Amino acid sequence: MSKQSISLIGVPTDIGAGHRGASMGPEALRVARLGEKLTRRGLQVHDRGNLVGPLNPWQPPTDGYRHLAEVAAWNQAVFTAVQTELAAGHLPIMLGGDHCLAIGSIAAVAAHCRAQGKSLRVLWLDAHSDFNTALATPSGNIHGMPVACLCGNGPRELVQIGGHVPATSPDVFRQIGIRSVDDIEKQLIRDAQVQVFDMRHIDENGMKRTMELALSGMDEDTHLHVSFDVDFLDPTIAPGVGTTVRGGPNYREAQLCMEMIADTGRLGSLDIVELNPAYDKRNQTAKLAVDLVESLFGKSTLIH
Ligand code: B3U
Ligand code: MN
Ligand code: MN
Repeated sequence: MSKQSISLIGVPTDIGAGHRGASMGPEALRVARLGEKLTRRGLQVHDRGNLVGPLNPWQPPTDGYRHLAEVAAWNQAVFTAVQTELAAGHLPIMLGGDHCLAIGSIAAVAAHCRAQGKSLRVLWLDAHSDFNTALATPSGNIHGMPVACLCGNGPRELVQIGGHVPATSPDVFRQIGIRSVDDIEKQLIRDAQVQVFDMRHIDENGMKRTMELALSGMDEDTHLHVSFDVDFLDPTIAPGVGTTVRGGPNYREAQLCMEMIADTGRLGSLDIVELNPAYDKRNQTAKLAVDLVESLFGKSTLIH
């Protein structure tokens, strides 16, 4: 079999976030040797460099959204880049950047799945549900809204990225590690029946059982997309994010999560988002993210 081909797409912006600094994420991941580590795993790695887009004007929200036009421009660029890589048979890794960029990447993955007759499963590893709307958001920050936008609940500029409205539906998502959801957002999640495996679920059932459930029902025609918000991890091991929420998965739990995803053999695309070097210590969070991504690509699989 030929080597699996991976494409790194840097998206250096914090346009959807409430803190500045996620724009430095792609470079921090490169400094932590993401490309070299994947190459060493036997993968063929192409670093496509960084996308370009508008600067962050750092304005307050208007009509419930901060920087809507700029968020749309960045996501359009992400959509095109991810679509190009998927069409060429490469596995895209989107190096964020904040989590608003998942609108573009997952819209592209969903379009690819439609074209190929594949079903889509999205694992949303995050402390947050990111299911806010203009009415529900406490901040106006669009990184709290990508899942809602992808399900058709959001502004026209974002909902129609990729051309198919809605881009996808709530039933494709499995959210893992959730521990910070706003009040109205909770009701929206319940109404949409998004499957959420929150920290209480992990505490009560363990990561193993949680991942068995989150990964169940896939088959050989399933494209698995992982949207890895680094604030998924407990802040004691991953301080380099804008919005830390205590009580996240520890190192072993996070490793097991990645290993069980690797074991499926279905990983087709990945986002690494919300890494914020301005809050990090000696790039430790970037190094941890790289370590976990190596496991996602099978590093710790010894006997199979
Ligand atoms: N739910 C809050 C906070 C938040 C969401 N995602 C992040 N923070 N990283 C909001 O502003 O929507
Ligand atoms: Mn997020
Ligand atoms: Mn988050």
